Amino acid sequence: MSKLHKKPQKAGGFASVQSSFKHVLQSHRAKDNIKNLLRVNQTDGFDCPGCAWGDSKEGKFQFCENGAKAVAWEATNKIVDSAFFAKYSVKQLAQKSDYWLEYQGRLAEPMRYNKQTGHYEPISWQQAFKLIADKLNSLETPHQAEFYTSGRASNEASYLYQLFARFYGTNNLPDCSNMCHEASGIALNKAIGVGKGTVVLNDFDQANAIFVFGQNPGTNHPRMMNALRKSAKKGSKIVSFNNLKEVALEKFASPQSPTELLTPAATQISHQYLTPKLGGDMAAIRGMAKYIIENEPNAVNLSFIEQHTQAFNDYLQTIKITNWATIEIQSGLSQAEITQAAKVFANSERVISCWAMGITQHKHSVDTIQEIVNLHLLTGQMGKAGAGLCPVRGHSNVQGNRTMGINEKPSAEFIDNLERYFKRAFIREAGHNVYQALKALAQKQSKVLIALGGNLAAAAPDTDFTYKAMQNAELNVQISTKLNRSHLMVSTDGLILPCLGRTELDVQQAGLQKITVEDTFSMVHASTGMSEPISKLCLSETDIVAQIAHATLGNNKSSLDWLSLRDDYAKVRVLIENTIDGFKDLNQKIEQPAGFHLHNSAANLKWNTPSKRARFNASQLPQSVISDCSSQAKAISAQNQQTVFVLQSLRSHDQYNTTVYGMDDRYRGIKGKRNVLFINPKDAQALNLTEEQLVDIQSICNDNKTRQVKNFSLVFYDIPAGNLAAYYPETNPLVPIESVGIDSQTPTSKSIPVILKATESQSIKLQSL
Ligand SMILES: Nc1nc2c(c(=O)[nH]1)N[C@H]1C(S)=C(S)[C@@H](COP(=O)(O)OP(=O)(O)OC[C@H]3O[C@@H](n4cnc5c(=O)[nH]c(N)nc54)[C@H](O)[C@@H]3O)O[C@H]1N2
Ligand SMILES: Nc1nc2c(c(=O)[nH]1)N[C@H]1C(S)=C(S)[C@@H](COP(=O)(O)OP(=O)(O)OC[C@H]3O[C@@H](n4cnc5c(=O)[nH]c(N)nc54)[C@H](O)[C@@H]3O)O[C@H]1N2
Ligand SMILES: [Mo]
Repeated sequence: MSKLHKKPQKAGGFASVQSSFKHVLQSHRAKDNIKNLLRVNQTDGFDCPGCAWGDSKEGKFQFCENGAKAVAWEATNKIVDSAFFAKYSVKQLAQKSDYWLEYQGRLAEPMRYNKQTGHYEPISWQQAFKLIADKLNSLETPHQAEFYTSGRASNEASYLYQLFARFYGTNNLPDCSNMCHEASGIALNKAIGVGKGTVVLNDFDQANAIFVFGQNPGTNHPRMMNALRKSAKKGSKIVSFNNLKEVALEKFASPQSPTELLTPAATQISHQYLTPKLGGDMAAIRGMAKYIIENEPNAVNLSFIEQHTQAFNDYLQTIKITNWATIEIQSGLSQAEITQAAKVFANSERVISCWAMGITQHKHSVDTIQEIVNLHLLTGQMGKAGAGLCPVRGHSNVQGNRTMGINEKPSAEFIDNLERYFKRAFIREAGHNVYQALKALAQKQSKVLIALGGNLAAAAPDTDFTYKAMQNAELNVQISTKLNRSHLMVSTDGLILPCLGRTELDVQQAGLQKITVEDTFSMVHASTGMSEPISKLCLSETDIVAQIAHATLGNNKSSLDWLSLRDDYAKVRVLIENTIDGFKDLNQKIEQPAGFHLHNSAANLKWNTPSKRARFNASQLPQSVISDCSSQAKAISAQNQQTVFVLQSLRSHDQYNTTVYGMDDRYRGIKGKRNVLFINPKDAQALNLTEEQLVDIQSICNDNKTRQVKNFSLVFYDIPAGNLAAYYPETNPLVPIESVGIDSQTPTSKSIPVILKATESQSIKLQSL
């Protein structure tokens, strides 16, 4: 058998310190950044703009390689100003890579696209606000505008943003969650009546077993590795379910431990490591439940089931009729492997289950997450210390955004609260999520796109479709820190509105402002920037939103005094206190350095479901784990014309979503390139393909569109046969717009049916810096 590509023996350790210092020192503002790094996640510092993992209460400095990269990326001295845009037209910029665009530095002044010249040109803030207001006020209905949000916006900015959209008259609030943990919110709401995880960081100290499904914390939540390492060291069992052998889940060296930092020593993390096929987790978890029900009666917590749940008999029936053969085929795991994991689950007193994108970006993600919940309800692993459910969120404040009302489907209670306080009616009918917003733009039903952060053009699926949809907008407004692909999606009119980042001082009329954020454990705390703003022409997100609202709605009786809210964010927090459950006394509570925990009903065994009970889900396993839109895939493989693979698109170690920091993926042994395709060597040999050979990848969908990406270099890797992996966003062109999760409408970024062919001319140079 061909040799597998070499990857490191352990994650973390000195290499991670070295790597982050490389980024810090190259950031053109090294001194500020070192100062910044010492303040990150401190009780009086700023919240790390990296991931949503929570902080320990001690507020001790915790080194995090990728947190350091996120901080260094924001604090650079390079700027993108009017001279830059005079030099490059939008057409010229469109030829540049995503990496190049963001590397040019921080956006430093407001700019407007000039259709005649094809360049962005300077515009005053007041003119920019007037332009947006005039356009919004000229639309036939407010539903012709889309208000996108990415998960870094603070609670204050996102609260004002949703309030503005609703005062204006629409629930069109698509957000990055729609492409991320949407399925978690839906599944958890259905099953336990609250769309959030039920554990807090301390629970990790008490758990006897931690299951990690479809998540790569070594790269994407490095501070979670400290919790896993601590747990493994005291003898708890960590069981990983991952399509790939991610090195950090095998062995991790803590940069906090002098021995592990400086010697080859490392902690073994996973007690058991299972590598299911893409989309196979639901079958695997069903198998675990089947084993427990049939062989470990003592682990079935009948009193919990009786007291707290409904639909148990339906669930038992489904378990009974699901046979092991189907479970093994769909999961790609053997009955013995699944049994071993089930025994750990059944025999551990306290169990936590974590999951992320490997679970949420599939066709049947909602059912898969409910299957995880089923297992916890079956065994009563909920509502006690050290046990429960932990969807590990992505962006640092993505959970807070949702709590603040960035939701295209607001609950009736949420709108009731707004109506009671503001003494006016708000629209209740659902607005657009990302999928619907893109379709509305494509059909020219929506005419204005406003984005509070993010990079929708690169993050959304079906790149061709998404580009055209965004270019259809008559006005594209991007509130951003750095230049990206979304700014180039302009055909008629567009604005780039440069904002302050999390690390910067935000001074308003009432003085230095703090903002608040919520982490994945529902902890809310304050964050204050510390660096001088990159440019005097950058405004805070809250300020920009307030001024758009003021320009559009005025401050007459039927509106609000938006500008006074911006002058003092404590006033925004007063609105939050009065309209969002759980935020009473917010202004006082954030004076406590570590912040406060939002109440979680399910963690207290109170179920906000219609029946007031937690609900077992008795769905059958899916017929196929890939999207319906690919019935053609079956036809192709049936005719044996070509092997149909299932591809997952994932993150490298040197990127933050669409932001590419560098071309290495150290933990997978990749250096200097991103256009790589991880393949099982046996699959490659069957197609007569060799390591490093270039291939073109074509996805399959029955809408007769060709979706293709070219020149991907093969990497022989430990990956289940029939599965492939490649980086996001390079492979986004392959995800058909219609290929979305059932109920969640999340793009199926982790199960894309594709076929491969050798690239014709092998002389094409690999993508490089
Ligand atoms: N440094 C850094 N930090 C980040 C981000 C970043 O880009 N860079 N992004 C942030 C955001 S928005 C998010 S949502 C999170 C993302 O965090 P992750 O969910 O860890 O991100 P992905 O890279 O998409 O990794 C998915 C993991 O699931 C596995 N997987 C894929 N499909 C399956 C499957 O069907 N079954 C199983 N069992 N495993 C599967 C993959 O092999 C991979 O290890 O990270 C956040 N933090
Ligand atoms: N194929 C595939 N597609 C995916 C995924 C996948 O795994 N595979 N993952 C999906 C997931 S989980 C997510 S969350 C989305 C991410 O989608 P987005 O949230 O839209 O994308 P990001 O890359 O996080 O956004 C980066 C941009 O945000 C801006 N920015 C950074 N910090 C700030 C700030 O503080 N304020 C403001 N206003 N702007 C800021 C910068 O200009 C930067 O260019 O992508 C999704 N798309
Ligand atoms: Mo995400």
